[in-house]
Amino acid sequence: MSVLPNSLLQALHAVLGDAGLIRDAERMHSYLSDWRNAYKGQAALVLRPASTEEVAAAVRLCSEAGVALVPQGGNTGLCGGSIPDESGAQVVLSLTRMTRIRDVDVGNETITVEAGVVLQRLQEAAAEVGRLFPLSLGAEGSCTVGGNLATNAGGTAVLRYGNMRDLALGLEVVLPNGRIWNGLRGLRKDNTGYDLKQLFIGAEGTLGIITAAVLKLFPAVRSLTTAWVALPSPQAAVELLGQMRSLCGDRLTGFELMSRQSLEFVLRHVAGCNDLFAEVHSWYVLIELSDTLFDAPLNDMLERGLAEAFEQGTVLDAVVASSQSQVAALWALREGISEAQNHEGPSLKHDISVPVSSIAAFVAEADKRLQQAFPGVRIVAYGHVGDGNLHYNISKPLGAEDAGFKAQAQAIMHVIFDVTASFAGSISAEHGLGQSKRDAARHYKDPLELELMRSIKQTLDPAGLMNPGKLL
Ligand code: FAD
Ligand code: 2HG
Ligand code: ZN
Repeated sequence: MSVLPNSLLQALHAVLGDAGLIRDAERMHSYLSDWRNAYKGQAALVLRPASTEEVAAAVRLCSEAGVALVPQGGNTGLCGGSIPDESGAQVVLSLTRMTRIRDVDVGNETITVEAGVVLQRLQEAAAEVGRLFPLSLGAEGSCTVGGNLATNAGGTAVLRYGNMRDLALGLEVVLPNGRIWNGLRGLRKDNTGYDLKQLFIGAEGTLGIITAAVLKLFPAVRSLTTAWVALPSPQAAVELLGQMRSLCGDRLTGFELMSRQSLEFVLRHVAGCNDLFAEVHSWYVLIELSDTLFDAPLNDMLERGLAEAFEQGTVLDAVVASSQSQVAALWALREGISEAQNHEGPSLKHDISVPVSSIAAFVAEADKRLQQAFPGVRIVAYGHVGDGNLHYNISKPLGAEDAGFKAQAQAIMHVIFDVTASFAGSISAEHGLGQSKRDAARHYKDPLELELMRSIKQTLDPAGLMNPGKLL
């Protein structure tokens, strides 16, 4: 039984039709928990509008009835932002039927897409016109452009191309009162006041519903080289990053760090993954160079950089992929970590950032403080070292009970965030605050910034009906 008034249900049905409304508990199920089953909620209804006008009408009806909405894309978020609360009174608004590519303007190097377009489809559409859409992340087969924008997604190519904030030129947004803001401008320069689109990017659905976006395209990549490198320490990784950057400039498009613990999880749980070196090493990086030229001498550059680093002791061993399938095998070692960690019991996920120059000191201090306070926890540290962004994830000690470990989650998180704060870092560099880090943000974020954020929320969503309980 829905808790919504019949009049609202009828009005929503009149606008969205059978295809736009899910009321059946079994069909609603997949919209009510995340892929890890870490967050579970209830909803009165799931709405699936197929156009901006339908989104606007649905939002207006819910707003008039005082019903809270939870925007949802591919539901791959990692901090519970797309999951409703347990009251059963909220309505999930899924954008997954809005999958049109509205326009490709090759002359302007832009593509205009609807919010429900899956990231991989967007990458393919760019490739079809000989261009690159560079956002790349493990969930790209299911996450949507709307979710990417709402979380300001990062991924493995931020080093070269920036995150979603850098890739968006214009947005279309349905505001909490149901009005449509058409900000679908494809301009690279526009100095006519506040850059309003940036308010909605990274807002995690708390200020309105993104329905479409104009995104930047880049020249297609025609040469690529990828290497898997063993290193003695995170400090060596930071040094190698600096060396490779000075040598290769913007050709350095990927630089991902992984601890031995992360690799061991992948080797244990992900089919087809193998260790590439006979010896066990403490740390690894995956390096990728790319170029728009055919036959660019990337291998020479890479080998030169690695040889210099080998002399200096920053690199211990390396293997360079010599075929497309080897490139995929190297990325599988990196991208497999999220899945592999799921097999080791509940995982505590952190996506902190610190200045790149502080990465090594951060890891040393956080490792020390955690092992003192929670002996035996398994630290699964990896991530986008070139962005200063580490997934400093934690798995329970071997043999420990799930419940006991989960009970320590907040205390563990606070140790990690205290160390992050001591390096002037951020408690979330990628995944957002959602439910999991909302309360921590109140503690770690500047009070004036929080005050300004609340006043923006109050202005745009005075009734607090857009994704309540998330972010703020
Ligand atoms: P959802 O999970 O559905 O929603 C995420 C948030 O956005 C929620 O708060 C939701 O309310 C809001 N939202 C969704 N759509 C809209 C909309 N149209 N308008 C307004 N608000 C909306 N993230 C990274 O940044 N980098 C990574 O490298 C990365 N790797 C990942 C790897 C794996 C294996 C997985 C499972 C996740 C990974 N993620 C990563 C996290 C996640 O994929 C991204 O946050 C992604 O951008 C979320 O997109 P989504 O469509 O699934 O959004
Ligand atoms: C990644 O970089 C993602 O692989 C996911 O951001 C991180 O699962 C995670 O904790
Ligand atoms: Zn990441």
